[in-house]
Amino acid sequence: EDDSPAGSASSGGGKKLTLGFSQVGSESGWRTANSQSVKDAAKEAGFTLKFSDAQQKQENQISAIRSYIAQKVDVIAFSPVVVTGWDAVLREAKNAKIPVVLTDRSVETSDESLYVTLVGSDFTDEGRRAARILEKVLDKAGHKGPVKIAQLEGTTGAAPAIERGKGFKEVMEAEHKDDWKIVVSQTGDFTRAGGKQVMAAFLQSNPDINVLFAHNDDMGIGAIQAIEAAGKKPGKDILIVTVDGVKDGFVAMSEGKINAIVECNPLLGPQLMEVVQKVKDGETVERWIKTEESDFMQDQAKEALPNRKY
Ligand code: GYE
Repeated sequence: EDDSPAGSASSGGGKKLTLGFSQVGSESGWRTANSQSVKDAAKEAGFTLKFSDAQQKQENQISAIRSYIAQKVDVIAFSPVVVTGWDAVLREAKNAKIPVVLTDRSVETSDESLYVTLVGSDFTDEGRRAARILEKVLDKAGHKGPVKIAQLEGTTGAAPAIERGKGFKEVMEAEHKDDWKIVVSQTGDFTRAGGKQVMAAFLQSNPDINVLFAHNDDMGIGAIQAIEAAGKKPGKDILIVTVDGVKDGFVAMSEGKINAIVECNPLLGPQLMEVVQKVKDGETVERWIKTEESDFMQDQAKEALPNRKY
């Protein structure tokens, strides 16, 4: 796909910069907003964008990256669906002298020279923030007694799933060892359908769950449907904390069904294009360009909703 305006040129010469971008998929509202942001920002920057959607499959991302190498794009950017298994294809890019910029999600590699930088959020901190905001939610609800948590994890092996889980557990183990317990935890693959299905199973096996921590809004929204179908009140019988802050999440929160949201900003396009241009020009960039985010409680939902940009 090439949707940059004809005749516009990138800085420093007549030739337009070509960016190959391999997207994870279209699993969530976050992802939809992220893809749009990347397309808009590439157009704005006057880049030629080659964009592909991997439908949450690593092998599709690997073949997209290989095709960008074959097409000799100037820079490759991608959001890796899982953290492991990238070294071989990244080495091919390196041998072809095409710089790689990671966006949104990170990879695990022993060779740090295989990518230039990561533009994205601190997911471990998002997990910690989720635990912190749950403290407030429990307080506000006047909750007494054991906290029995169900966790809906993101895609297995994906950086946000691993790290959000880790950050949450860190706070839990340090400060709530006696009163909080994760009684069930399973992946819902960051989708609504996954969240609904897995939550329904959780409610069957563990009807005493009183808190849900969902790694994204979409799974939380799917879970709300399962909770209601089981005759319980989301936001009351089961207190819910999610991550992302997409519009539908804010709608559910303004209806009282989600208690708090930890924001994860998908509008990474402008920052990404800036970095891509610098990398192309041979400038040095920071190893991790972090996104700034906030947290929201239910009483802020109605007021914040009209200003949400995604
Ligand atoms: O939270 C989720 C999406 O990688 C930060 O992926 C992203 C996550 C986001 O599917 O909704």
